[in-house]
Amino acid sequence: MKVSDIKHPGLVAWIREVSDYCTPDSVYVMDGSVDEYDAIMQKSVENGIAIPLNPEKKPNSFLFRSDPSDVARVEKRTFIASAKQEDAGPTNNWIDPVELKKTLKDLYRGCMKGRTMYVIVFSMGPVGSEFSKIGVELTDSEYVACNMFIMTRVGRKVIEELGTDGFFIHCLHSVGKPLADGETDGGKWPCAPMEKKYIAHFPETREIWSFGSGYGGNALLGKKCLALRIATVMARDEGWLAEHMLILKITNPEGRSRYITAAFPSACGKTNLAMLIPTIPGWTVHTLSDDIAWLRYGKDGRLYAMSVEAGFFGVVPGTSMKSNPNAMLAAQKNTIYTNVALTEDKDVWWEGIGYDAPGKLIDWQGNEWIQNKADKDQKPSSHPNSRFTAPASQCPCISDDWEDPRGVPVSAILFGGRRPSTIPLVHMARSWTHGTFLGSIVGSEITAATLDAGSGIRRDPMAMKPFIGYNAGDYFNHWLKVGAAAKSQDLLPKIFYVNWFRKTPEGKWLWPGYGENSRVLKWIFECCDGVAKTVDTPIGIMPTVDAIDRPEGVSEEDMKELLNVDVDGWLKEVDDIRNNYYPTFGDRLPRQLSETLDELEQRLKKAKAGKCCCCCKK
Ligand code: SAT
Ligand code: MN
Repeated sequence: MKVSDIKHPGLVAWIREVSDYCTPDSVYVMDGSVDEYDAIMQKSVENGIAIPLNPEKKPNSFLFRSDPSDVARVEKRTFIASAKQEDAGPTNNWIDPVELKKTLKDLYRGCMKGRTMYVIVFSMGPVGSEFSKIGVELTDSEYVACNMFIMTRVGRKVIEELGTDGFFIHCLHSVGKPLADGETDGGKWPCAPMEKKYIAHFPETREIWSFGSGYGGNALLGKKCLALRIATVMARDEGWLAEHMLILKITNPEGRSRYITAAFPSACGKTNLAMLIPTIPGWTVHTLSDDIAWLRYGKDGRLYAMSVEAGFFGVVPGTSMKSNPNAMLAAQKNTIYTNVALTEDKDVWWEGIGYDAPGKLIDWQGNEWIQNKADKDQKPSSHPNSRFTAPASQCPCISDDWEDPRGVPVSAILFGGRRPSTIPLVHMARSWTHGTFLGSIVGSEITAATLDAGSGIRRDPMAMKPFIGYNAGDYFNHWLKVGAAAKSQDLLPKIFYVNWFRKTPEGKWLWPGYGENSRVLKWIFECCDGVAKTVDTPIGIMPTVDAIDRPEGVSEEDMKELLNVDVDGWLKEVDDIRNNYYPTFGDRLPRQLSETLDELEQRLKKAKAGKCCCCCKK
């Protein structure tokens, strides 16, 4: 399509302004057709950036290898440029918006020379839903254009929906590598050096300006930038919630379904949970979203979750027919692979795929790679953050209502992290406020990659730390306000804290996880029905030791340990929250959260003194 096909004067003016400034060789408006996708992909193939995979193994699928400096989101180069620094808060990098725009404009001048500028009109959420948001991304990257085609709804139907004066979020992106006359990428992934990368958000004007990176959430601006960072600000202003949550439907043997959303920090098995295959007979799970959910009240007063993406941008290593067959099957065709290894017969391979490397490979950096299992220090063939981009519609367990424009009514919200000790397998919040408190304290043990000073726990509130587009203290307050706005507290979803990652002091996993997590989901389902076996404890409502059927290999002793309330461990937790964590939010921390912390401490102290009425002591 051409710019002259667009009937929205505001959009046309902006496209002209950007193209005059960035000076691409041509401007192309995406219509969203399959032929167009094929043509854009073909251009990447001709540039040597994309490698077509064997059509017999992975039909219509391609492998990209990015630059080693451009393999993941760059949080230190991500900015929330609100007018006032305090509105960005303690979890964000802030630069004055006027200053940042000046810096970026200097970088953008002439930055698209030698390239095509793609105009991607996209919808986050089903086209036509009153809750969806339209964005327009201007980008000089074919990789971005093709990924956005899979991850969002793009093209003609969205342009129509936008009409002549519809609102859209301005998303500007450049890989930051102009080409000299006659120069091509020549097989080299284009990007700018780290100090020139900027992932900038202007929350007040709802703009995203990204420069210098072509990878993932830095460049596919519909995802973390729009659907989370900018959306959190819109949600705050409009009274809803934009969350880093999967959405699943769980159905019991009688055929009755409930919807659950869940937020976990990265590397906690979110995609696996979204696509879980229950081990308990008669139960099924279907997927609506593996990453992002927008929640708001329906007319009936219940909270509804809408799935906003159209594809999965999933981590590849560790994905196998055993760990996640649904993800494997979703990524068999029409899929973009990034930074995995290539086999001799042009298929893909990665660490944890479930079988040995079939002969000589080309690793993610383009070098020959032969598997040597004796060498424990062998560099992996695939980057740990390598990804597959696959249409959600290809997932065998996609829920038939995943594109319902109203979303689906949520019964339960789960929070969780990787905590080898203290946090039990599952506990339920007493109220929305208590649930907000539990969300606020979510964290994972520190791994070698995330060495924070202090407690040994990396807090990631609501799994949203890198994605809250404003002051995190205000975000907690917004959660409380949303709960208080409920027509009736009984209509609100129940909130749970789960922990699949408990270990014995010797380092053995106490819980097998994966499909066995369905046993915990069943208890949660029963809690929502009001029929679960529960016990009141100082930390919240918990299952009785016999409430959850034990999977093979989990003894009664293990179960007791998994469901034990570790009073001393929790008192340490309270200390850490009070002294190291909550103070980081200053006076923006809602009073209700510090009061909930105080109440928790009182209950724990009572239990320690032996005055507890419940079964929390061994
Ligand atoms: O690169 S993304 O931000 O899209 C994925 C992730 O980091 O979770
Ligand atoms: Mn994510």
